[in-house]
Amino acid sequence: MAQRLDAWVERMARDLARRASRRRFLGSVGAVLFGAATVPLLPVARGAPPPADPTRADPGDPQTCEYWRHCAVDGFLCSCCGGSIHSCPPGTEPSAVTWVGTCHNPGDGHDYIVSYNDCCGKSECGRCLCTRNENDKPLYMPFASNDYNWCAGSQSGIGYHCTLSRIVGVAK
Ligand code: ABN
Repeated sequence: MAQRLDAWVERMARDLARRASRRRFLGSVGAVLFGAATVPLLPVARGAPPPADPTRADPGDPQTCEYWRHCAVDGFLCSCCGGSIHSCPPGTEPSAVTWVGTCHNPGDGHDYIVSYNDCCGKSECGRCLCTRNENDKPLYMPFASNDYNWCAGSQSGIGYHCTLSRIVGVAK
């Protein structure tokens, strides 16, 4: 039985060797390897898909104090001063040191960590003063108080202009 099996395998191998040249065999191996190498290069959609209704995921108007990301702000809203919630108005730069709060987004039900960078380099903006101060502590607890001019340590001097409300993470 084993001899017959051996003979059959030998015949099949010889038959295959007659039909398939080495060049053709190497060609097919190369094609398989090349195909496998290019699969990871195919375009893929990375990251979360955009929300179906962005106004529900991020409800409210950043130019009003009631907007959810401003929950712990103490200052003039940069959105009313020629900037936005995450970028300083022209001619000013964000402070390196900030006050950080946790705000609830009613649109998606999550809590977010929000950084309140002051924009420095110009005099006070004077528009949309907002002092919600959620979780703010008195000045004698400096690491928990938002009532500071964070521009004090910045390159552009202590000229405070307005405050950003930047999301820096999701609170777990
Ligand atoms: N962080 C806003 C601010 C600036 C100057 C003085 C008090 C508070």
